[in-house]
Amino acid sequence: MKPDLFEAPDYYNLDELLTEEHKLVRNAARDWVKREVSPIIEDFAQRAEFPKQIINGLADIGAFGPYIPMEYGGAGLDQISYGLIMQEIERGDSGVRSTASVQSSLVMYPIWKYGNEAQRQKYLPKLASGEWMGCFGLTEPDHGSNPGDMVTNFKDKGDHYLLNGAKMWISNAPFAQVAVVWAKNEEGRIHGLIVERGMQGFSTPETHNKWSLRASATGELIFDNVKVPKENLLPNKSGLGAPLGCLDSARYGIAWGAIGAAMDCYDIALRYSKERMQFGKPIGQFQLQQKKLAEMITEITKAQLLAWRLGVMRENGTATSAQISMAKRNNVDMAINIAREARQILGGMGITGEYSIMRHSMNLESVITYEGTHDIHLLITGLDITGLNAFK
Ligand code: TGC
Ligand code: FAD
Repeated sequence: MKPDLFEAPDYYNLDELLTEEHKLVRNAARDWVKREVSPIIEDFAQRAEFPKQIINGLADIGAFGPYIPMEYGGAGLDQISYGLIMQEIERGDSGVRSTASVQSSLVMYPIWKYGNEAQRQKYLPKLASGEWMGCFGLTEPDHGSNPGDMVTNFKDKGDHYLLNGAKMWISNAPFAQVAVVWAKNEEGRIHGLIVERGMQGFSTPETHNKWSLRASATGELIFDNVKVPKENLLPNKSGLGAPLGCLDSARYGIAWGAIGAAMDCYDIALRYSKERMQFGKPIGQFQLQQKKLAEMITEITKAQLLAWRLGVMRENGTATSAQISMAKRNNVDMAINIAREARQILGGMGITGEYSIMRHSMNLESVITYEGTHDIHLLITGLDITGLNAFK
């Protein structure tokens, strides 16, 4: 793979909207990605393997629980810093950002928000340091966009719960020590349970043959009469709104992360267009290539503004779920289109692992599907503006 020469585009001087702390956090993540992720990631993606050696580094840059209070081992940062960290990690690879998103927003967040103090003390510091890795089980083989119809269930057996069912497409599952699992009780109410590796009847087979997110480990969660201790139930929120509340936090991070992937594709294509000669000129001198590049930087700038404004609203507690859906949908779509156009600017070189564009392009096929598909987020916006529910 070519050396990482990334220079971040900032066409509207958005750095002026950031505090010194934001820039310090962002630059530390950016430097770490250049140093620790870029040199190895293509190789791990080609081999379809998650690079476990980066777990400690992810913890060091605050990627595990950026906004979780420091008393629980989190970085105690604000929402903009969280977004900037996700942006920089996904600039390296969406699969690595997935690992951080799941750990922070889908495992630490529900334990912090819906757990009791004993659960927070037991799990959060170990998850923040990367000593334990976590995963989040909502999707099932027959229930993806419609998780409310899930069939995974648990029964009260007096001194424990008995958990049965299966989850599919679970990021981090093959190596996670801890799984936050969503299941229905005997009354059909959805609750979160903390399931630990080693509990009898719990297995996590890996999903193979992915063309996308190859450097992220994906698997199933199988529960065959798993005895879950009663103290592992998350007590402070139940119903579908509980897992969906975690998704709000993760989707917000993805809205930033996708900008990172897009920035990397744009930066590579811009540099290549000035160096690659055809017909006696750099290809960047042709109007058709300039149109592609000009549209890319315009879309990246719009996405940056959307993410920054959403971050301000997240921080002051006014962002709605529908506003988060709009940003996730827009920014991932923006990134996937830029990856496709950028690959064309590189011609044949664009399909090789010498450059990260094709890897970003394939990764984004997962990002546009998980955490709510492109269509589902459009329907959430449709419901919000019309008051008419396409899901019912
Ligand atoms: P609906 O009746 O609309 O809502 C049920 C209850 O949930 C509340 N709610 C929310 N709460 C918090 N945040 C949100 N975003 C919320 N959206 C809805 C709602 O108020 C209601 O509460 P209550 O108290 O009235 O009961 O639910 P529905 O069954 O009609 O479904 C709505 C729909 C389709 C929007 C929703 O289910 C959905 O978002 N589907 C997409 C599924 C999804 O995103 N799955 C993601 C799985 S995790 C994943 O992909 C991780 S990838 C990890 C990585 O980064 O690698
Ligand atoms: P389906 O729900 O079957 O949808 C298929 C198609 O139908 C889509 O185009 C969808 O938009 C469309 N559709 C569905 N309903 C409607 C409707 N009402 N109107 C119009 N169109 C509709 N899940 C987890 O719980 N944890 C994880 O860690 C996790 N990680 C993942 C990692 C990867 C790599 C992938 C690919 C997925 C992951 N997922 C995870 C699952 C992901 O959230 C689901 O794939 C996603 O929510 C879509 O569900 P589905 O694949 O079952 O598609």
